[in-house]
Amino acid sequence: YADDVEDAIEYRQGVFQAIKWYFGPMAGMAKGDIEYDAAEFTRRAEMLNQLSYMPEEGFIAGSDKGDTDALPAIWEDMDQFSAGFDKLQENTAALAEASKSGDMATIMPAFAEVGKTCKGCHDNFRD
Ligand code: ASC
Repeated sequence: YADDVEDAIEYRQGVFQAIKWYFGPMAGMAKGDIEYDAAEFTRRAEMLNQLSYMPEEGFIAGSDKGDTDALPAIWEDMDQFSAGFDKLQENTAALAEASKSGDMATIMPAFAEVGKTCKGCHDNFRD
């Protein structure tokens, strides 16, 4: 387990970067800016679900001191912060499942839930 604060901060920022990388083209497909590709959408949804398990362990003790957008509320209410990742794990699993329908009308509600979960944590825990 990592105990170096700088490493932990770089690690979790890298994972969030990967989440953004995976999510971006899905948002593009949902908006119609990118042509919908069912297999590619599903692959991304499955990877997002895997990635959703990764950031939390980067929020180690003492890593609230870095020059980052992470708010002190994370360490003050780690249970609520952690519950956000549980939600993201559930939502991205549901999205991966819905994506197998190959039908945007089925996918959209699940996609919206994932976006809401991203935003919910950003509102509460990110500067
Ligand atoms: C994105 C992005 C987020 C989410 C969020 C969804 O593309 O960078 O943080 O979508 O805005 O509500």
